[in-house]
Order: sequence, then C-alpha cells, then structure tokens
Amino acid sequence: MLKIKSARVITTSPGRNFITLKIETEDGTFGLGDATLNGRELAVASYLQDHIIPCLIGRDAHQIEDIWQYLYKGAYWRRGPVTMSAIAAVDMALWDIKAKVAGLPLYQLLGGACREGNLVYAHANGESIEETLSEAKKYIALGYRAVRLQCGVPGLSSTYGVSKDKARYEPADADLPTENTWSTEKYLRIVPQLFAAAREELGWDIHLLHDAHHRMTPIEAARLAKDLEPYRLFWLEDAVPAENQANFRLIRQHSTTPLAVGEVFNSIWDCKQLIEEQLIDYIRATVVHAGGITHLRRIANLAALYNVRTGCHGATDLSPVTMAAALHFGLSIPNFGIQEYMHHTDETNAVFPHGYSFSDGYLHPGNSPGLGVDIDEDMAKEFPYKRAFLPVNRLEDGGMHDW
Ligand code: GCO
Ligand code: MG
Repeated sequence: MLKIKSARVITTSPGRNFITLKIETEDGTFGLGDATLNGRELAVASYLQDHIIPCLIGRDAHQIEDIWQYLYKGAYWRRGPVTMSAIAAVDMALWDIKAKVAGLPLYQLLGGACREGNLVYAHANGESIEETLSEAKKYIALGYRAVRLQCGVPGLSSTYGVSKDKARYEPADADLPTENTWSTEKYLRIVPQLFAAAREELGWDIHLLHDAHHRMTPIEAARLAKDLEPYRLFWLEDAVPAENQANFRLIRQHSTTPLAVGEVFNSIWDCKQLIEEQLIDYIRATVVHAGGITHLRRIANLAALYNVRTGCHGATDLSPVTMAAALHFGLSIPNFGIQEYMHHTDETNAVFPHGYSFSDGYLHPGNSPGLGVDIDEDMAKEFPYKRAFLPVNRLEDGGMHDW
C-alpha cells in the first residue's frame, strides 16, 4: 500500500495556460499529470480541486485501474472532455509515481520499447504556398521525416493552422474569442495546389500531412481526399466533424487517402464505430483528453485489431507532461503510427524541465524513472493564469461554422 498523502492543482501560464496535477505519496514520491483543456482550463481545475482530490487522499497510489474505474463509474456522469481530462491527470500522475517507485522509465512498465523512437511530424505553415514550402524545407534540414503543411486561403483574411509565429501555432490568443471567416469553396481550390507544389519541390521521401480541422461536409471531404490522392499524403486529418462517425463512410467510398481523426475525442466510445468499420487509418486521441494512459491503451488495443494506428495529438496546448506520457506510450505499443510535435516556448520548457529529446526525425522519452518531467513550482508562480479563448468561425454570410 502506497498511500496518497496530498494532491494539488498548479495553474501556470508560461506563454499559454497549463493545468497540472501533482500527487504526493506518503513515502515522499510525487507524480505529475496534465489536465489542460485549451480555452476551458479552469473547469478542469475545479473538477480536480472540488470533486476529485478529496476522494483521492488515503487511497493506494498503486491501484491505478481501480482508481480509474472509481473516478469514471463513481461520477455517474460519464465521458466528456472536462471529466476525462481530470481523470487523465490522475492517471498520468499515478503511472509517474509507480514508475518512479520501480526505478524505471514508464515505457518499461508498459511492456518495454518496441521501436527505437517515436516518428514525429513538424508543422510548416505560411500565408502562401511558397512560404509554407520554405518553412517545410527548414524542418527537413533539421532532420524531420514528416511535415504537416497548412497555407493561407486566398480571399480569406485568416485560416486554421497559419500563424505569425512560424515555430508554433497558438490559436487561443484572445481574451474573448476572435471571429474568423470561412469559405470551404475557396479552401478546396488551394489545398490540392499546395500539395502538387510540395511534391514537386520537396520530393517523395518526406511524409506530408494536412489538417482540415473539421470544416467540410462528407461529400466535400470526399472530393478533397480524392483530389489529394496523387500526392500520397501520410494522412488527411479531421476531414469532417466526427460526432456522427458514419460521416466517414462516404469519404472512404471515394478515396484511398489515409484518414486521421480524434484529437477532440475523449473515450473509446467516440471512436468505436470508426475503428470497427475501418473508416480511419489513424486515431488521434491522446493521453490528456482521453482518460490517461489507462484508457488510451484500451483505445489503441481496439485499434490494433483493425489495423488502425495511433497519431496522438501533440499541439502546444498539451503540456510537456502529456508529451512525455505520449512518448512512453508510443514507444511501448505495437500499432504506433506517428506523434504530432510542436515546440513549446522556452518559458514552458523552463517551467517543465523534461528528459525527452529529438534526434533524426524521432522523439525519445529518455530513461529517467517515471515520466521524466518535473515542474519548477516557484517559476510556475511567476506566470499567472491568463484567460484565453479559441477562435470561432463564421461563414461569409455570417452563419456559425465549425472552427
Ligand atoms: C492539431 C490541432 C490543434 C488544435 C488545438 C486546439 O492538429 O494540432 O488541430 O492545432 O487546433 O490543439 O486547442
Ligand atoms: Mg488537428
């Protein structure tokens, strides 16, 4: 029995907001869990603070599965991003503690490494096709083997995935939601041109990815997937909103472009039909928003039965704690596909010192016991929470659309 002595929520904003759970056990070991839900951070902080932490004290930190079931079934109200991010934070922290007590990097407890590193993809974006490709070349020169390409849409003043700060894309940038304007027709004209130019300039030895960010209807997405076929994408992401999982049938019927979805999913139930009907190729659910390592492992195991591989979400609104957890997880599962990787700010890296490192296109979680991530609590205090919303999206006639 390893009793949980205390748990607390640390809110910090070193460049962007992060919610971190720190659990301490009576032998003095501590574990960290990420609970960041971009644009809705304080809801998860309260869920942890007010509804989870009081139930954790005195429990056996080693009983990870039992605590997961207790928090999931015990709430009565199931699933949802707030609940599942809070449970994920507890789960990550408990795995961190267990691995530290064992004196092993977490991936060893999950079955050991079954690859040398996690293949990652970088983010290249620009206002124009040219600018996007010149960004992509910089990543290729750094050793990346996979790059996601996003470019501006002529006729629209802004679009998803194109930022001023080339190193990272930080959409939650305003005290109240920014209003963007969207036109699928305009978007559908530029994307095939981007990828035609990319294959011409970058060649065929680099994996290319694209994120459509849930804005098309199934038939529009089918057309884009078909138009992109000649350029052999690694994946087309979030082609359509996936609440209606059957949406993907239509895209599948028309195209062999591989499909990825799931960064907003928070449980195995959100992807059950997509996986069982083999409607996707990559599942993007990740540790923080999908109930932690315990639940993501269930999703990955189901996916493995149907030849679906993982491609965990890894934007900068997921903290280094999630990145580390995803890397240990990715190293240990047979059906790993790729990991998204966008650099955090220097301030974030300073608040969360970590052992993972990039080399030759791959990220490795490192070999220190546990997750291999710490938090500098004094420094964290220097960066108080700053309200920040994700943008909203309207069509050219003013009607609300998916962002
Ligand atoms: C991605 C995502 C992100 C999200 C962001 C929202 O593929 O990386 O789409 O860019 O928009 O995580 O908080
Ligand atoms: Mg995405």
